Amino acid sequence: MTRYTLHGIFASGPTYKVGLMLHMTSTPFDYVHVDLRSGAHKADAFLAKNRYGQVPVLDDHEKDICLCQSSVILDYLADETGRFGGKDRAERLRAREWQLWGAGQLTTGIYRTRALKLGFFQFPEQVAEANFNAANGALKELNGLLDGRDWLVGAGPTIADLDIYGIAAYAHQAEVDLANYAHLRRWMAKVEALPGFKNVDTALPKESVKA
Ligand SMILES: N[C@@H](CCC(=O)N[C@@H](CS)C(=O)NCC(=O)O)C(=O)O
Repeated sequence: MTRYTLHGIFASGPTYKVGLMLHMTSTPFDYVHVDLRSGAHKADAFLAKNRYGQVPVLDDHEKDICLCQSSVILDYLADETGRFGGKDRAERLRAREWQLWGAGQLTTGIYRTRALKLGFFQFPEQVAEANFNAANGALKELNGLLDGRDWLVGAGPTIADLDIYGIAAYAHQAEVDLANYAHLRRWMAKVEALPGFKNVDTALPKESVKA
């Protein structure tokens, strides 16, 4: 039996982050497509896995643990795979700091603007503008913070890079122009050059798949 099952949907940014981590750590996983349109994520069987009724969910059948929240799943997989966890506790805490910044500052503007552009959601004009400004502002801040740095934490890639990349990668679909954000583009290219990297279109299957 495959140790891990990832439950998600290919269009989901948080599911992408987990798929990226699994691919980049060469971890085999079964994949269960959760059909958000039919409300599969609000069915009792799914709510038993994730009380918030959201994807992604990762089942670890070996340790009999079921996790939700993409950043927590990355943190868990760093321990289980021994990869991307930073060299010591200080680096892990710095990585957690970035993950919380991503969840708090970066995610909402990018995901909502992307959802608007792709026609998933509708927003009144002022809200759409506020979402776009939030996305652009956070990306600008990230660009500044990457000045002179190869990676977000320490001397090598960590879950901070995979997590934040997994959000920033949707800037394109959100139609945020990164032309002026050279440090951000350089760092994204470094993540994309890592072994096992898959982009937002190729990391997740469109339907359920056994490893
Ligand atoms: N903080 C969560 C966010 C998860 C999330 O927003 N999932 C979306 C899909 S991208 C979802 O399941 N939406 C359905 C809903 O909220 O009802 C994470 O990082 O895992």
